[in-house]
Amino acid sequence: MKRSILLLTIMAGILLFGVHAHAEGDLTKQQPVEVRLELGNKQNALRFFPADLKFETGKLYKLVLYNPSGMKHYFSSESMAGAVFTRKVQVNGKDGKPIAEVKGVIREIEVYPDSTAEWWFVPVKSGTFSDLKCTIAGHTEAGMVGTIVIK
Ligand SMILES: [Cu+2]
Repeated sequence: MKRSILLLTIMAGILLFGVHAHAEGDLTKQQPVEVRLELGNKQNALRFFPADLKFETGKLYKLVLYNPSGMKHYFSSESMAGAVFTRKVQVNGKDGKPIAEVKGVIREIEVYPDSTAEWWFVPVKSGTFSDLKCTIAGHTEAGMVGTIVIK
């Protein structure tokens, strides 16, 4: 009787340890590092603020894309799309509460005036990617470009 209780305790311990170890191995379950980027500004400057972003592989990021301007803008980077694992893109309502989550491979996010979208991702590949741009006609040419560095 005592022996079977001991055996059960050991088995439960192995099971709990196994589950715990599994959770630690899931890189999308970390506390996210929040990074904020504004697409344009109230004066309608055709810029990203900031225009340079730095990330590290293996960390979960919550990239908050806010558009404070009076026009639509895109956050678009083909290279970044191929260098990160996307957990989700979360779209928030005006009250800040989430109204939609999108999952899958993301290459481009369009953010409407006075709106926010969050891109949750884990960088998996290092590199310097200089193809961040807003793809609306004329915006790239006007300087709405940026660089993403993943270390
Ligand atoms: Cu734009």
